[in-house]
This record gives sequence, C-alpha cells and structure tokens, in this order.
Amino acid sequence: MKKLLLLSLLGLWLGSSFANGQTVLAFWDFNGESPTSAVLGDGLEYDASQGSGLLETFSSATTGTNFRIDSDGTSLNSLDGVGSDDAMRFQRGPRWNNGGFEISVDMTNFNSAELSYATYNTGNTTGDYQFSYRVGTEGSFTNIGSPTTIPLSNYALVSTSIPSAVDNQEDVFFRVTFSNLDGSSGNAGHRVMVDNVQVTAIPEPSTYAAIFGLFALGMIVWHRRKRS
Ligand SMILES: [Ca+2]
Repeated sequence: MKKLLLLSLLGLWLGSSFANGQTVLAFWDFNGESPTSAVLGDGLEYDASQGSGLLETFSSATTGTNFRIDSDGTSLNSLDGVGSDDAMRFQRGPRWNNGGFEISVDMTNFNSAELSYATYNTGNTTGDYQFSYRVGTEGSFTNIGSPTTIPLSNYALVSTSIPSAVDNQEDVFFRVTFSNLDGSSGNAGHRVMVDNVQVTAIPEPSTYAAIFGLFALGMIVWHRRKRS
C-alpha cells in the first residue's frame, strides 16, 4: 500500500507539472472545403480539421451572394504540417453586419480557453469584430471586450482569452460578430478573410491526476501479478 500511495503522489506531482500548457481543443484550416462559389452564408457548418468542434456561419442577409471558401489562405496561426491553402471569405461587407461565425466546443475537464484566428479586411475603410460567448444551448451571448477594427490589407492574428464561466462546461459557444462594415467600394473591396481558427485550453489538473493515478494502480497490479 505504501508503494501505491507513493506512486499516486508521483502521479499528482507529474499531473500538476504537465498541466501548464495550452492544448488545441479544436482547429479549422478550411483547406479543401466548399463552397468554392459564392452562396448566401447562413448556417454553413464545418467540423474541426483537428480536435473536436463545430464552426457555423450566421447571417441575416437575404439577398446577394456573400460567402465562399477562397484560395487566399495563410500559414499564420496554423499548426505544424498544415498548408495555408484556403480560407473563409465573407464578402460584400454590409451584408455581414451582425453576422459572422459561431463555434461550439466541449470544455469538460478544460479551463483557461483562448480563441484565435488569422484575418484581414481586403477593403480600405471600416469593419469591426466582436468576441462573445455562451454557456448552454440557449440564451444570449455575453460580449468579451469591445468591437475592434479588423486588420487591413494583410493577415494578422486576433485572439482573446475566454472568461472562466466556460471552464469545465460541456456546451460552450463562441461567436465572432462583424459590424460597421462599409460597402462603398463594392464587392471585391470588402471581403473579410478568416483562416486557422483555434480554440485552445488547459486540461484540469485533476484529469492528469486521474490518468496518472490509474497508471499507478496498473503498475501495482502488474507488480503483484508478477510476484505471484
Ligand atoms: Ca487555410
């Protein structure tokens, strides 16, 4: 029993020392996705390319074509071994005001979530993005921070830390909502590109402790069997 206790303590110690880094919960690179011709962009769904999660577009636009997967991707904020290839293209700016994309992930046994992606506004005027979150499948979203100008001309990284309200919750939703998009330069001048969406989080220390605890138990059983 003394050995079991020692191994369990070792497990706890290893657990707490491993539990410092962010783990990728879900990642979307949009490479090879569709549609490659413009469509109305409400309710298009994308499973995570790595990890587990669902990304869905939302828009109240009822006329005009305004969304497609475009070959103007980037390696910024990508993962090892993933090409830049394709990205989401939200086009015809004003039709995306109050629209954007929503992500759902399972945060069970994870905390300290961060959301990041590479983006830029191809236009030369205005456009903002706003992060928000919701716990549970119903109810309103809570804003994180204030509307912020979408980077212009070249891909840049945008990111936010997610409030602890989502920690260890099963049904967690994040939104990126666009506003203030100007369409004065017409279609081509006002596209918001989005690539390499990442949700990262830190595993709960208890998860590691449980894993190492089981490992310790397994070692004890193995040792006893070997002796008998
Ligand atoms: Ca890509």
